[in-house]
Amino acid sequence: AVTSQIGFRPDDVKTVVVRNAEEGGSYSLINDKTGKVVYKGELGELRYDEAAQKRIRIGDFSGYKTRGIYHIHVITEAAVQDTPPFEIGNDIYDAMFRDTLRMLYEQRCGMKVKGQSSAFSHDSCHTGKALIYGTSKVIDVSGGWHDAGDYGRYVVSGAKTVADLLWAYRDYDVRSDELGIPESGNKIPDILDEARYELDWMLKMQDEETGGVYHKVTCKVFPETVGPVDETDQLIVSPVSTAATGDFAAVMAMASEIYRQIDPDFSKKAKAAAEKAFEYIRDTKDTAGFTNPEGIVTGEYPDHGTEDEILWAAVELYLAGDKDCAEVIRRRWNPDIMKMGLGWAKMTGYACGDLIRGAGSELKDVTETMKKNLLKDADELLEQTEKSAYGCSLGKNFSWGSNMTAANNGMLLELAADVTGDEKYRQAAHEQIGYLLGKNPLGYCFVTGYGTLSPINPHHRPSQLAGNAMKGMLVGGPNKSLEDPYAKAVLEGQPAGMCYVDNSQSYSTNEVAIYWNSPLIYLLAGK
Ligand code: G3I
Ligand code: 9MR
Ligand code: ZN
Repeated sequence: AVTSQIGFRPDDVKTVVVRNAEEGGSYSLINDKTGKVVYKGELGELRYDEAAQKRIRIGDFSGYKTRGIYHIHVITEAAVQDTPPFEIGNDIYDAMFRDTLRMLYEQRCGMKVKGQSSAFSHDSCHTGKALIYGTSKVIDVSGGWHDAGDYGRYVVSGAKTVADLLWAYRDYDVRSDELGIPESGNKIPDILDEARYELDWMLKMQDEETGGVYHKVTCKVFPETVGPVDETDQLIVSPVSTAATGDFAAVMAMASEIYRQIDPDFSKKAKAAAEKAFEYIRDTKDTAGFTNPEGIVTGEYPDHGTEDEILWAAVELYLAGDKDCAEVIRRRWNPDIMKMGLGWAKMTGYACGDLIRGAGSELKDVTETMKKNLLKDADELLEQTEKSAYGCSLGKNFSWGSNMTAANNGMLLELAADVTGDEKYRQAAHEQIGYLLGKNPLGYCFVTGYGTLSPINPHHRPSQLAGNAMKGMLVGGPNKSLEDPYAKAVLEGQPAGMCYVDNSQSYSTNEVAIYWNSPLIYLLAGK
């Protein structure tokens, strides 16, 4: 039997999913400390879960609201099952919110980092000048966050992460200045300090002359399993891409608004950088996406079509006061083909979400179709969530980083709830948190260091070297395409939703990434 391993707030919908219960039966909610049964319920109808290809029953104990630590005990004809313990309380997500945000701090590059334990502390890394690919020119691009289990720094994935933090700051009351990062106590909310660390790096990734933005900085190939300071090969800046330039323009424009009062100088600088980047792509026909140049074998973030990045940039600049961007918005928005996405490849959700909520009447015709498309996609996610026994919105879409997609879907559902005021979307969004934190066919709480069964061997070089997982990281999750040798060897023939393995060699299911944490940070911020 599985349920969220973190738990529920008192008024949340609370469910448990039980396998091997063909005949049905009842279950008990047990106080973990006293061993007393505090609630008894009957399991619901027999259902089939497509993702795991299993028959299950659901127990709904939403009516029980008393704070405490509990587990669920079920006796069925086939087995005696106990869920891991979980809490009912108001602050159940606080620690995880802090640690998932602090993960970004621990991924910082180019400065001394004091980790959660000494194994995750490191001296300043990747500080050498980087060579611009195909030239003999070197530039300083130090700073920013290590992307994931590797130490590459990529503009598109960084921009998605920053966007999620800025949304969390703006949409929810995220004002803590005591999360335990070096800037804590400086009177600026830590979430903005953390975003700023990446934004300052991104500014260095812009080509001063053209305004175009380099796609990434990495070494030639992925490093061996070494610590950040020990990756000492020549750093190489890959060519400018439309995707990176569009994403850059969008988040810099957002930042110029959000930091306007907090840091007026930075705000102005960000706005100017955004405008310059936007000029570079405003009328470009180069929307095919990035491919790795000859000899570079690090993350590609290829994208297929960058109209959405340009649209997003136009929207954020429009909202930051550049009214002439309206024309570009009309030109790049295509309601017939654009689906909502929240990165790293499809940024349409950010563009539409922000324009729908922020535009005046001038663009009413555009925001009407954006709203229509948003609700169409949200309804599809809602339907998939309701169809899934585990409340998972993914349907058949278990690709690399599916846990990010589940969290992104949660964000889109929250957005739909905001736009319509309809609580059914919010409930479906909430289900995505439950799915990620344990109510899934694998029974994993996919955040390291949390829950009873959580990943202990992520593909994350510092964790691999430490011999234990850094706390507070969301792993990639099930990926039916089996895209690494280890996954191929052990997951062949598994149903899509089960294609996950907690082994550090399985980078296609068990890596971690800044932009997988960030949509979860957003969802937790809202709770
Ligand atoms: O888009 C297709 C979809 O149409 C199809 O149905 C599905 C089938 O599974 O595959 C989808 O494509 C996948 C694509 O991601 C988009 O989800 C590809 O199979 C998959 O290979 C690709 O994986 C990307 C991976 O890099 C390899 O390029 C991940 O999204 C991306 O998150 C990951 O990013 C890496 C960086 O390159 C390097 N740093 C670590 C980071 C995380 O693993
Ligand atoms: O560590 C790399 C990880 O960040 C990438 O997501 C992944 C896929 O591109 O590649 C990892 O590096 C592996 C490389 O692709 C193949 N040789 C083994 C490397 C580490 O396991
Ligand atoms: Zn580094």
